[in-house]
Amino acid sequence: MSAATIALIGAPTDIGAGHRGASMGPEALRVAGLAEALRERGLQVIDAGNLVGPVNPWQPPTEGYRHLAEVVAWNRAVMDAVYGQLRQGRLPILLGGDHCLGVGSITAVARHCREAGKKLRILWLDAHADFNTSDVTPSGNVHGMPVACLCGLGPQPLTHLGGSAPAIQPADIRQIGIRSVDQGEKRLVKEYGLDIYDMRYIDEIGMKRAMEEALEGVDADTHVHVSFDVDFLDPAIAPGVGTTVPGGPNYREAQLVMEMIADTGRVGSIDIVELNPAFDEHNRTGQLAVDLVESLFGKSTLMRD
Ligand code: 6HN
Ligand code: MN
Ligand code: MN
Ligand code: MN
Repeated sequence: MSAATIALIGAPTDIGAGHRGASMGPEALRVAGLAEALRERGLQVIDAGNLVGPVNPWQPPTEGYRHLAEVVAWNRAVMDAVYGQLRQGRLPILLGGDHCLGVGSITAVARHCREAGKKLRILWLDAHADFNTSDVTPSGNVHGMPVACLCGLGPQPLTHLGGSAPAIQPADIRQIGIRSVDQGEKRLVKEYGLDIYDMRYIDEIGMKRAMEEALEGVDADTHVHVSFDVDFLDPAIAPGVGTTVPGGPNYREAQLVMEMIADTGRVGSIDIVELNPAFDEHNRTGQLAVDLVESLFGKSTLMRD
């Protein structure tokens, strides 16, 4: 059985972010050698190039959102591109771009799963829960809202991006590495019953057990989607993001997360988002992201190879 061809899709925008620069993420991942590293692992990789969308007008929020029309345009482009690759039997890797693009990417993945009769398991690796709404957001930045939008809570053009809402159920998602949740957002994640493996929980039970729990129930009929917000990682190893939060997974913990996900053999789609070269040091965070994605495709220590 041959593995699916991987399709890299660049989405060079920071339209939903609070700092400029995530628009340079796709190129930083290419420069760090993402395609070559995956080919080195024997995988087929095509680079589908970059999507095109509106420029960032850098405006303050209106009615609780910054740049909603532009965010919707980018997400439509992402949804169409990701869905197009899935339909051709490929494994899309979205190169963000900020995390608002998770709406388009995961809306496409959810549709693909419905059509293929597969169960969906989303692993949301992030320092943040990304479950804000226009009423409770401290910033108006839509990259703080994609999980809420996917669960049907948000502006109509985003909740209904795929036609009907909600795109996913809270039960489809596991959030790992969380350590920054805003006040009103806390109430919402409780109300919606999100399954959150926050850093406190990981500190107490360890990453191995946390991941075993997060992966419980993943079987041959499951499509695993990994939404990898690079700010998931501890800023000491990953300074190249706009929204660093101390106290994240260290290098080995992050590798273990990727290795355990790889062991399921069920990864069907990936987002790599929030990499911001303007905050990075000689692309070291880009290189680390590539290293971790290699592990997601089975690069492991000598002991297991
Ligand atoms: N991200 N919770 C903050 C906000 O503005 O809503 C930060 C969100 C960060 C989002 O990193 O994808
Ligand atoms: Mn995020
Ligand atoms: Mn984040
Ligand atoms: Mn699939």
